[in-house]
Amino acid sequence: MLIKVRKPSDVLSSEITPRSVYLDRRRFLQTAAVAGAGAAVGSLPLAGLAATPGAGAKLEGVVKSPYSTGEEATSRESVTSYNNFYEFGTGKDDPAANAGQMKTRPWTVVVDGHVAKPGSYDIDDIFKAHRLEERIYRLRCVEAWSMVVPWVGIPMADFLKRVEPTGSARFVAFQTLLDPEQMPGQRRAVLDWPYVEGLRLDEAMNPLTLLGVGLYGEVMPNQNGAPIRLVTPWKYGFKSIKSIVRMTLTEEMPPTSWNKSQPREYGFYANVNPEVDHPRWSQKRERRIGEFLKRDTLKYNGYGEEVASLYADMNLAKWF
Ligand SMILES: Nc1nc2c(c(=O)[nH]1)N[C@H]1C(S)=C(S)[C@@H](COP(=O)(O)O)O[C@H]1N2
Ligand SMILES: [Mo]
Repeated sequence: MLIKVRKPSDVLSSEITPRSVYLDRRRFLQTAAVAGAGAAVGSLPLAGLAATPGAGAKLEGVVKSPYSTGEEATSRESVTSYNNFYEFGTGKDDPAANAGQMKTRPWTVVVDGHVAKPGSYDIDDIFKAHRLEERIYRLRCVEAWSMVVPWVGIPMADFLKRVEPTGSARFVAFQTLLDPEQMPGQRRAVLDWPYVEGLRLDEAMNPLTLLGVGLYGEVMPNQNGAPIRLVTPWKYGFKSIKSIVRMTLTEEMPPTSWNKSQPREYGFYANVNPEVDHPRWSQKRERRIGEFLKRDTLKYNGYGEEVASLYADMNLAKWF
């Protein structure tokens, strides 16, 4: 689809009000921001201009969320250079060094399984159809470090309502891009590629669950999972699958990468829980990146008020 790019002077002030217009303008501003950021407009593919907001382009029309923590965000430098993204290597600095070449346009997310509206959803149509929120969340990695990340994202429930899960849908299975050409880490069998994850449908519908598309008010850098990744702040970081190309609504609990790899160490639920140790280390404390002293880890990473009811009758030592 070719989007006609309008000049700023074409945007009339009388155009305000309807949501469609507002969203359209946001998209236009995004495009303008990319051009302004020095994108090589002449060399872009014909239909690619509006469809290629690069990492670092400012996202317009982002609204603040009451779900944000008041804690100070971790530095942009740390959030974008200390990463886990094994498709680009197992070192923390590998993703920032190697992910830059991944092509994030065109990009489609296939939605299938038990949904009334299956299909291939274009990433820019997803951007256009949904409200973008800034959500400053704590992220607790299973390796006992944590960060505070100012995400920009789409509430997962909004996206699910649009594709309409049917009555038999009980889980959402997620899949990352499989492309060893672009993802050098996939040439080694560190994990069984592609990376897969899953949520129970009620977890996916929880208001905290976000489809992350940006950081620090800007388009998501590739190393953080561009163009779209999951964010579930009450679960260990590995649930937050990056660079999603498929979401399948299933009846059965789907397989997940780390559980397949080390079932004794990583369960399906992966809720942050200081009372249940990892078999090889304690989960009671964590090091906030940028801080010296360790701090106590909070159950559900401090989000118990929002999510504890999801697990009310479960034995959390068994369902870790
Ligand atoms: N596809 C994919 N998604 C992934 C990973 C990965 O290796 N591959 N690592 C996970 C882990 S272990 C963590 S802690 C978070 C890290 O997200 P961040 O780099 O944006 O902080 O991404 C998660 N999502
Ligand atoms: Mo992690």
